[in-house]
Amino acid sequence: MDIKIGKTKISLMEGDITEVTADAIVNAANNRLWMGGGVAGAIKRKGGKIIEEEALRLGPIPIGEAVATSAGKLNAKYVIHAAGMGTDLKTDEEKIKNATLNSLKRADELKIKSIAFPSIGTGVGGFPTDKAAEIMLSATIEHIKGVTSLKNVIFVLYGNSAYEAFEKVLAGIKD
Ligand code: AR6
Repeated sequence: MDIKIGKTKISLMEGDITEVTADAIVNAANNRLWMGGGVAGAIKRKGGKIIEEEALRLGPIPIGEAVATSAGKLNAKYVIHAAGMGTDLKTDEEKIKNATLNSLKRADELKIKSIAFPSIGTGVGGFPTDKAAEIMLSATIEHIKGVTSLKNVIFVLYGNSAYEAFEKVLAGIKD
């Protein structure tokens, strides 16, 4: 499913974010930027440990901030590490919103056209996916209503129930 806001498309897809071709892939990170399980583990396995080594040199960052590294062997130019939590691995609405907005800002600074997000905070962080969908989609819309280099913002959802949660929110926005 997708919707267009100005010149930017928001798309939803189900799958593994490390398989997606986009200028940047967002990592669901903690603020020290060590890469544990979930999305971070998959990025490290497929893209190579160099991504974590680069990230660790940039951390710690404030919770809710985001920083870019190279993407190793992935089909992307950059990995944007979005710190949705500290090392207590606890998240909330504000942290997810800021991590999303700051990832989009980094993408604009890099002047890239496409970015792929996972559902931040909903794995290790234990945050409800339907709430994360509302927060991330409304932050994205707020951002792309302004000036942006982005033509496509893709949400890559792991499993059908996560996809459906995002689809429900996006359909509500479309109406
Ligand atoms: N592609 C897309 N989505 C995925 C994938 C994948 N390959 N793997 C998992 N998900 P998580 P968080 C989904 O735990 O909650 C690590 O230790 C998953 O089902 O990756 O923000 C980091 O280093 C869930 O819905 O991120 C941090 O310390 C969503 O992605 C911490 O976990 C996010 O799950 C970040 O925790």
